[in-house]
Amino acid sequence: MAIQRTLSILKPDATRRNLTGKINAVIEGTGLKIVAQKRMQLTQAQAEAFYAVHKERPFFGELVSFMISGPVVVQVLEGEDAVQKNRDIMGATNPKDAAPHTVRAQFAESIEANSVHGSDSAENAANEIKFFFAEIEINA
Ligand code: RTP
Ligand code: MG
Repeated sequence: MAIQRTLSILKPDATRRNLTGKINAVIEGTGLKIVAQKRMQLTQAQAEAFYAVHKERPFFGELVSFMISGPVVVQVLEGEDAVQKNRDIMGATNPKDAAPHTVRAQFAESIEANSVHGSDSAENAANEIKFFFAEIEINA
């Protein structure tokens, strides 16, 4: 499997509880490298645009409100099979269904406040990385 990049977001429940270092330790423990990272307060328009694929889902409004309820840390992860590797360490969307040792099993508060986002395909990863980062900000 080739070297890939994926977009990760540490969500407002994680920044609020001061968990960014602990989550980054899990990410780095898998061998993935954090090659770009910034802490941001998303605007409503940015959160709506980022999650546009979910705009017809019943939870869209709550998801957007949650994602702007505090700062997030957006990051680019790089490594072998990065998209799937990050999805594996995140765990299931609902922390009740997440395997032990995953980020969501250890840290998530609920199905919504589930601590992390990760791109779900290589194609979405490329688009999501472009949404937040210029190439000059990504440094392996
Ligand atoms: P993500 O996109 O954040 O990496 O999470 P995911 O693929 O595991 O889950 P997805 O189905 O894409 O949902 C996006 C985010 O919406 C919130 N959600 N709330 N209240 C609900 O039933 C519900 N379902 C999903 C979660 O924050 C989820 O991560
Ligand atoms: Mg998703």
